[in-house]
Amino acid sequence: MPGVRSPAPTDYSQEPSRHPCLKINSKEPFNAEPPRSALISSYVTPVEFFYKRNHGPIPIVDDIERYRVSIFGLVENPKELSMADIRKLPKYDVTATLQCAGNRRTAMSKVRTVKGVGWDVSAIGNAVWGGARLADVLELVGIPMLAITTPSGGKHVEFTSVDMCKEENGGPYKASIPLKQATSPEADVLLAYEMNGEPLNRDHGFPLRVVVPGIIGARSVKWLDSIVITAEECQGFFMQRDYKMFPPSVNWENISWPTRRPQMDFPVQSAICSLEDVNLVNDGKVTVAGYAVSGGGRGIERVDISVDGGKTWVEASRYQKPDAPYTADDMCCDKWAWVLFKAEVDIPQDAEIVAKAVDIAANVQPEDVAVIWNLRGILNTSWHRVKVWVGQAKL
Ligand SMILES: Nc1nc2c(c(=O)[nH]1)N[C@H]1C(S)=C(S)[C@@H](COP(=O)(O)O)O[C@H]1N2
Ligand SMILES: [Mo]
Repeated sequence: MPGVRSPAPTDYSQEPSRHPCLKINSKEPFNAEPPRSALISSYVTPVEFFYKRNHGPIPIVDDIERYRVSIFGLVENPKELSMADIRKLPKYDVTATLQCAGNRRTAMSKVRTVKGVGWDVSAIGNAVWGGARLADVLELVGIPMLAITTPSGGKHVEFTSVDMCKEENGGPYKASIPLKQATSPEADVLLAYEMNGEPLNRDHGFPLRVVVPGIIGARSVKWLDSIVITAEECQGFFMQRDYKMFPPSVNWENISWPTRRPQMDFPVQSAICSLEDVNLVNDGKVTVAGYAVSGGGRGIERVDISVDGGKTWVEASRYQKPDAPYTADDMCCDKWAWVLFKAEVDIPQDAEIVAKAVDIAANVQPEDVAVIWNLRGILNTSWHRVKVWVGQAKL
């Protein structure tokens, strides 16, 4: 019972326009990230600066009246929902950070070659997503809140798009999450039609996308076409042969995809965005600012900054609005969102500045990227390091 499919372009002649400041990592499909400095200029990332991560041409869904999301599979009461049906449900605004599992891949590829689109530290953004809660949508087809299984044995919720991806042999992008997460009101999984208070744009999934807070961006399917209740997790390429975390010993000769689970939760991450990899500054006072975020709704406990490569540390302060002092109110930070951090430091002539974040479960970023190297180059959450020289020395 597929929905009314809108034709997805088969080539890149009908792409939307994008902000010229984006750094393009791959043109077709379009993959781009903002400059580091743009990320920390606001707590909520403006849509035009939000990274764009695609696996095919951007679909054009122009007949909203005929657009339907079909919900079927191991469910007693399958349905096709229009946008009007979805808008009738209570609207939630959830501030959530979306991060690609490939964020910071370029740095990992310097240890040893990895396969995948290269990204600096900006394949991440924080948005206010507005839409219906997936748990409410599933109630419409007779699946109650906090269900672990449906009477006919459904345990997973699979999202299918309309885009055409070469990895799926020209078929659509797909992913699934466990039914338990989909039906948990606390998990805040959304079918979002708004981003930062505006209708979603084409790049980010118009007219409707899934947003699964706290897990890798790959599961937040854009341009949603159908929701299928299944017994097994999604068998699509991006769940079974991609976005899995392998140990450093696995290479393209000995890889066995079924031995690992699809990556879901994001580990603790941070990056300095006020500085590039290599910097020349006039005096020894430097602002070290950036973002920190963890997965699974685990908040950030603190961010440590070092100017001597990790021998000594100071704690950064955090802020929600640049230039506004951090207040007690900011402590009640959004559960699924990043925190921005800042420290003013005095540096020696020649400094390696490092940031590492600690989440509320006391998980901490690994020191060395080599120990988490993996052939797909995902989840580079190692200490973020940048080099700074004062004056003209050594450049
Ligand atoms: N339909 C569809 N959904 C998708 C993708 C895609 O290529 N097609 N890419 C995924 C990946 S890997 C990421 S990181 C996020 C990126 O979302 P954004 O482009 O809105 O930042 O969307 C996810 N959802
Ligand atoms: Mo991604």
